[in-house]
Amino acid sequence: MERRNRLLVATLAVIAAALLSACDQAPRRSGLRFLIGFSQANLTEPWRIEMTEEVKAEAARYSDMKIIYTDAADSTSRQIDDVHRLMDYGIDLMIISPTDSHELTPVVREVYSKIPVIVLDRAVEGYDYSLFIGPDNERLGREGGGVITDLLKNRPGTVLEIQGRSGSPPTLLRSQGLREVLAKHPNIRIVDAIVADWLRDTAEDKVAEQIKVIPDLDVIFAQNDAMAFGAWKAARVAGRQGIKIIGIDGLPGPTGGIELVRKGILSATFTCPTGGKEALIYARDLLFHKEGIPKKIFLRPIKVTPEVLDQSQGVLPYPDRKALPMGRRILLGFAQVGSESEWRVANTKSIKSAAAKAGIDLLFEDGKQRQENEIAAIRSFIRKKVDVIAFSPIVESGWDEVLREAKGAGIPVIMTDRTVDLKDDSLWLSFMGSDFVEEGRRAARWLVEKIRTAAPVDIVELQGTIDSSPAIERTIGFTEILKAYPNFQIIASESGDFTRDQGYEVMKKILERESRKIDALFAHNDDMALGAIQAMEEAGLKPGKNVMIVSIDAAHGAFKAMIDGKLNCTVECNPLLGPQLMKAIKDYETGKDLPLRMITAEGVFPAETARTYLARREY
Ligand code: GYE
Repeated sequence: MERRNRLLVATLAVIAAALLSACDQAPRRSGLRFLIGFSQANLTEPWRIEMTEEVKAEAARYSDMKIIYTDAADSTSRQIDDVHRLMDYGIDLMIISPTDSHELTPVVREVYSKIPVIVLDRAVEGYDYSLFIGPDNERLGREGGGVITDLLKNRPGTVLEIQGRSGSPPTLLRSQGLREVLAKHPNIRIVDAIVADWLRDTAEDKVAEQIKVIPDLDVIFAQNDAMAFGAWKAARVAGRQGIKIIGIDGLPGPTGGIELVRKGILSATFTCPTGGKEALIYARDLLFHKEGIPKKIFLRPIKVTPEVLDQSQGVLPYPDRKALPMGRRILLGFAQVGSESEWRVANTKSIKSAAAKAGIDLLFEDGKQRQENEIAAIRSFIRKKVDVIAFSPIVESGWDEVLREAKGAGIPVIMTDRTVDLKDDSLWLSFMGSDFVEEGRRAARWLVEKIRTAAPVDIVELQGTIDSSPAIERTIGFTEILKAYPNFQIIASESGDFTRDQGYEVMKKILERESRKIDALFAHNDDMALGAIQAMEEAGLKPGKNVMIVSIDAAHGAFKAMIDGKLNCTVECNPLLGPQLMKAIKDYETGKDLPLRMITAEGVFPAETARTYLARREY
């Protein structure tokens, strides 16, 4: 072939190749404002197909953005490739539903260092992402346990559990929740747990084998509806129609869990919102740098039983939705715990300034650290017909009656900062605050890292208000980590009620009483730690030097004490919940369903960082 022609062909080939790669590139941004990448784990599970459809439906509402979808077909290595390819397209934000939480953690961290990342369903390890959205898996397990105890009406019974993917967070947490409830019913036994990887056929095969060796099986609890349906088929073939079967997902459609309950195949299931729609909504909030975006969001499951379907004529019962007055200013009633700490003062300020900024009228009541005052405040809000009630419950128990009155008055209730222990969770709409268990874990992790020793370490714990969720959960997190370090022992644990004065008084008594050398103090908040430091100094100790001190809140006073060398570390608990609360109320006003729980982003501040951060601290 003549040289010129060859040249022409080669030039055309190069142009074609460039064009092809340009085509391979995601349609570039002509007229587009945002390019979003959505990396899905697989498109075989009905629930994941639903998730992707939700993202598509929500995305279709906006013309200024485009989504690029990838399907990893359940391969972790392929998903890692997908993520890199999406980054090559120059996306502005990534949504990812990981195949494997552990394996995907490093690549998600890498992406997060460049652009916002929303993680859906299976959380990656740590907190290197913008927002996690997922079902509350532990709660799904607990609710499953609740249905089993209802079905068995306190009669003795046997349960076969069918688990999803072994070791995956949803599987572990659903099992944990189930066992937490059944542990309170010793006459109900889990006879076995089988793994079926979320797949119907695998469940059918394994149950067919298993029920041969379990003659008296009462209930099968499957961690998703597909496996529950598989179990039902196996039971039917084996002529074991009497076994009650419970699933999770509650998808609509002819083969979805709702239909399986309607047909009497399942005794119950739970909706398990995929988060696809929320991911898109929050993706836009992140891209527009909106305020008040939480770190973690857990979506509300709804129980589906034949009774629920009968009562609700097929429309699932979302907690009573009250239409808020469009256009008229919203009236919010807020009942606060008190003003016991720097944290609380900052929290009150945040609520008040955010309400003013959002144009929301606020009735604010200070409970002065007494539950009856908060209850009286809520009753006054009901009388004044406020549109929304929000409160920070000083303790976990004793709220059923007043919250039932609020429900009776049709007023939605949002909990901020602390939680309540209620059987009927339809009495509250949403919770926003911190992960107190994780705060306790962080305090312990810092302490064992700081005092790297095999020698005995004697710790004093100053607890917060008794029966309050932060006190209960911080102790759970702290002791959970210490389990792996038996030489770290809590030798005294008493409540200082979250106040500086009480921190001082209680520490003083412990020092007078305690003959053993105290190596460390874990205080549930900075204020108690500062009181304890004063008591230690009066007793001739060197707080921060011969006694290691870790506390929680990361308030101003703690930073000062760290700079003075008297406190060694403070774990952040973010009091600035005002913007989040007002955003939630506005979202609710516009008809959006609110997540069940919204968890704030927080850090850890060892003393050596105090000088750097002090100037930037907002509280
Ligand atoms: O740690 C403490 C306050 O409920 C998280 O209450 C809050 C706690 C906070 O008294 O300082």
